[in-house]
Amino acid sequence: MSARVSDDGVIDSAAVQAFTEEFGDQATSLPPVAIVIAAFNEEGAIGPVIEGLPRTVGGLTAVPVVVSDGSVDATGKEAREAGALVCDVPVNRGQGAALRLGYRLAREGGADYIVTTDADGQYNPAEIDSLIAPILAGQADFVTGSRTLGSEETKDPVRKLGVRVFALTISVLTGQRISDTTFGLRAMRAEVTGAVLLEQPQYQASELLIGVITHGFRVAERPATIHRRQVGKSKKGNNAFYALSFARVVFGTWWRERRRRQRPPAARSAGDGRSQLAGGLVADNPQAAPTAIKSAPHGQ
Ligand SMILES: Nc1nc2c(ncn2[C@@H]2O[C@H](COP(=O)(O)OP(=O)(O)OP(=O)(O)O)[C@@H](O)[C@H]2O)c(=O)[nH]1
Ligand SMILES: [Mg+2]
Repeated sequence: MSARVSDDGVIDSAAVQAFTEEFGDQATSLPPVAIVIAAFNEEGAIGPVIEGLPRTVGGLTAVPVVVSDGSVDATGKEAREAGALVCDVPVNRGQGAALRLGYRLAREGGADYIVTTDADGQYNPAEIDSLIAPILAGQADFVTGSRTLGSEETKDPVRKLGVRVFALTISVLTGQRISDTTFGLRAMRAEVTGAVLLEQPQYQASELLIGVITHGFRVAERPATIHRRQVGKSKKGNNAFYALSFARVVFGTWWRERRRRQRPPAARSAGDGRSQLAGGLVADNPQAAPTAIKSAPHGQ
């Protein structure tokens, strides 16, 4: 995490420009679904993950968009060879910063829906259809997979307890019943990612989830599977570090969102980087405002 926050806009803009120059129309006319993957030193894992992704999701054409930041192995090359659009960021900033950039590429490239998965092969791509179904049916804006409702391979009791404790914590804090707050396989309307403030460079899952809930989006869960990592190792540190970092983001985001909602509406819409999105949504994310890349919405 060597980049300072103030550098983020410059780094993102340069990465968007390089991505657009490399992929041209492919980047500026994305199909309706972008499958966004943050990848850091995932050589050996990313290729099979990309190859295993469905070409259509819920009947809509899908394309993988990989954001690799500061990888020193063949992650980018392997992902390109497997057919992904790859955005290379020269400096490592973390999964949260990479996903935020991936969401921006998806929105500005004209995707209507975003699916996320990880580069480490822990998720089952066959389950993407069931996650996007409630969104295409107009019943939800954001759907996360849940290992608690589905299944998990790990025998690690600390991990299992952590998943349940954080689920309970976020359920109590937000009033929205959630059984798994860190599941990386998710589906959402692309606009959702522009409406929520995303500041966390690495432990991003709860910031997105709490933001989505507190902005009043309709959230649903579907049973899903998480496997053990077969290649490479976790980028998140040991259990204690992961839990502490995650807890900091949970309470920090909850407090930030609580204060945001207590501000009078006029103060909320003036001078704090928010902007109006299509469909009347208000964006907390300053990057959501102008669409630098493109383009016409897809019918659906
Ligand atoms: N671009 C980018 N991706 C990252 C970074 N850190 C992690 N990732 C990716 O984020 C995904 C999840 O990272 P993991 O290290 O598997 O973390 P996790 O799945 O939350 O936790 P584990 O259960 O320990 O595997 C993988 O695709 C990683 O390659 C990073 O600094 N930059
Ligand atoms: Mg993982």
